[in-house]
Amino acid sequence: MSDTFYATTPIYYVNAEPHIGHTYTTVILDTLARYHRLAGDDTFFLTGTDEHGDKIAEIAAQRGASPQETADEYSAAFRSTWEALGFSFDRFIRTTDPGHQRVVQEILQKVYDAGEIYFQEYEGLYCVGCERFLTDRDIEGGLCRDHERAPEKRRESNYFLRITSHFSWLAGYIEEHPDFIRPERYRNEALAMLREESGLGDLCISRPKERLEWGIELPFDPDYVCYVWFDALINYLTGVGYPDGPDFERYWGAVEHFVAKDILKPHAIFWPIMLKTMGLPVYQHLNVHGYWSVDGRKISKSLGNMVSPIAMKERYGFDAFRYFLLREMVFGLDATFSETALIRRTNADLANNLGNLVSRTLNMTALFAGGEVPKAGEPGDLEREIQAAASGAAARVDASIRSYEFHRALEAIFEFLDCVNRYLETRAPWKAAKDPANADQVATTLYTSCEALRVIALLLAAFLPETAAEILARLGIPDALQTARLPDDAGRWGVLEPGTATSKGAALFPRVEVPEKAD
Ligand code: ME8
Repeated sequence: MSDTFYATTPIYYVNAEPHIGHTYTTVILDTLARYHRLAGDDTFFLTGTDEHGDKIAEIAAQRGASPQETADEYSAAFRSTWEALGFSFDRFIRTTDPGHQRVVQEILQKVYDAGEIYFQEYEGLYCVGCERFLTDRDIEGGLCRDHERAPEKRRESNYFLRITSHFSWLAGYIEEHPDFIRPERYRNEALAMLREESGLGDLCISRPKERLEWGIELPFDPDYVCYVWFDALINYLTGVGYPDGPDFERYWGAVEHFVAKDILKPHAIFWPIMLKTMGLPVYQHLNVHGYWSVDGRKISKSLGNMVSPIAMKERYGFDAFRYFLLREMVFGLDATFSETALIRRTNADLANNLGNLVSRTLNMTALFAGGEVPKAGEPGDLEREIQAAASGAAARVDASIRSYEFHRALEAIFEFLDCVNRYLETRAPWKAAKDPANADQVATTLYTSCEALRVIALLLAAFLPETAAEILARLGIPDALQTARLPDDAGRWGVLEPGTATSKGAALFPRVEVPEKAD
């Protein structure tokens, strides 16, 4: 049965080049989208850029450019990077798209008419990094906890969205739907924010134009623009054609949001309440992942440790970087990146294990079977074990990916790979082939390892798309992914046709020297 899968990344601010953090969220979405497409699900993958607000106006002023020019430049940098990395997004939305801006104004008017927005004078401490007034809990030692900069005292008249009156409804909803926000630690954090003592008040959704012009004008007061978060969250609706596009009907009921823990509050608290005030169903799940640090330090422009995904692609190939990100981070927990650790993992898992299995299988097929997939004889116990391991791996990958345990899915694939390597060591076709009496057994061994490579390539396809395509091309079935259905076709044995012409090729992952100064 085909399901629907609609998944979103955060839309990224256009004030920096894409780095490892943005790349991680987009990699997991790309992996999930590819997997769901292979599973036959009706899939929509949305990403894009968040272009209004103080932060962008500030960086534009520093660069001596207009906010629009700055947004155009950085948005294009995100888009072209994502394209160069081969991400399979269905739409790249920009909050400066005229269609998005019009819908934000329509929503503002509707919510205003419904009496959910009021006008009030307000004084408080404002953080430009957060783009909002801070509460006592956000401040430590006089500085914003997240941005480590001093907030500014501001007095302003502004428009507020009534959110506090919805807190008890939202807390009840989160209690009744235990995986609405997951993993659990973030659900608990969201519930804590909703408790009275957290001091979270109504949401200021406007900025006076005299202070900030770069935003969407409020339809009911031309002296104000809309707060950037109110505008940005709505991308998840406009990205699929809200209010009347056919894709909205088709996808909204299946929406899954993916964010890191830094933007829990807007997604866990503001967004469900905004949806409720608009009369729309809330999202299916908010899936929250941890934070990457680099060499044990927080990523920051000033430290210059942003880790460019393009540089990683040029140095190691993008699949190696993808593999590291998916293998090293347990979804929900923090992880640390270092180039040395990436090199070690690439050498151990990709060059030695995977690369070796591919090259020895295809070299022996060339040597002992004239380069064609041979016809297998009767399977023995060892072959039956490999067949069972293949269907076991397919089931484990399916279950792990559906619970966002990407590291476990990869573990399952590499355990299967180990089984195949051990099988080859036992059968040792390079020795057996010396005696013509073993011809049948050698053919069976080579068929089994070619078929195992097909299974591995299908299971890897969502994780390492280029590598999987290359393995399938060398196996002589370059179009296999166009018709494959996962997990069934990976778990099914005997799909590869005897006689298929295979080809050898260069090493999939050349070994990389570990730099000398590494630990
Ligand atoms: O917050 N580790 O945009 P943003 C893991 N425009 N993920 C990281 C990361 C890190 N060190 N750094 C960034 C915004 N990310 C808003 C979002 S959505 C309606 C508006 C990823 O450019 C992660 O997905 O600051 C995080 O949530 C997002 O980038 C923040 O991107």
